[in-house]
Amino acid sequence: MALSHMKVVLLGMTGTGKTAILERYTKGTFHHNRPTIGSAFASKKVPAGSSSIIMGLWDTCGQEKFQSLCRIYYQGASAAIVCYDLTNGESFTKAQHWIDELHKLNTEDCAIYLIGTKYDLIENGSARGISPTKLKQFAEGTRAKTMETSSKTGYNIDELFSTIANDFKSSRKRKTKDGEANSFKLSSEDEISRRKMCSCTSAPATEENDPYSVIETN
Ligand SMILES: Nc1nc2c(ncn2[C@@H]2O[C@H](COP(=O)(O)OP(=O)(O)OP(=O)(O)O)[C@@H](O)[C@H]2O)c(=O)[nH]1
Ligand SMILES: [Mg+2]
Repeated sequence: MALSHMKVVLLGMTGTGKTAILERYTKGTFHHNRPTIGSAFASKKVPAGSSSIIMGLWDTCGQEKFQSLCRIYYQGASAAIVCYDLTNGESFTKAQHWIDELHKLNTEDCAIYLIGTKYDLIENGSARGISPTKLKQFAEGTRAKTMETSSKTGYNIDELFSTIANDFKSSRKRKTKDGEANSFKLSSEDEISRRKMCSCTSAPATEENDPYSVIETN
């Protein structure tokens, strides 16, 4: 089966842990990182059911002065991981802004994952910057999936990326099905007009020479 490729972008306020997520996932390490300048890229083959997906992962810089740069990275993305720090309310406001921005672009094809980072701090007694009720209310009004992660302990990091890969695979399957349904519709309409045409020729269309037959794709 052919490998699929997808582009994933990480967005969110500076210090929310975007680079840490990427490093934990791609290298299995955790450091106290410096702020990212510009962007960073990594790629990883992610299992999705019986096949795999090659994910191109774009880590953006969360500092306000570089925000306009980020747009270059989320265009054409199949998934956006929008991060907020579970202990920092301001970072949640900023994440809401990113989700609004993604909605404004009308990027129906871009799945959104709203990720609360640094869950280990909550486990160790730090207060939440945003109440679970407020989070639920906001998430219900968007098409974002929510999850909590810790790059320090690795909590939910693999799960996040396998969810993204599986969602991507399912959405592609749905689109292929819709495509097949449409091509069948076209095929049927064409079949009628072709039969009309063929009725005045000596060589009616056969299954073998039918250019409108549906091609199955994986
Ligand atoms: N305790 C804890 N600290 C974390 C976690 N993830 C990131 N950090 C720390 O938070 C700080 C910022 O993390 P980064 O990954 O650099 O944040 P960023 O979102 O990439 O920041 P910018 O590149 O400036 O946009 C670093 O010191 C990390 O070590 C986590 O899950 N738990
Ligand atoms: Mg960074």
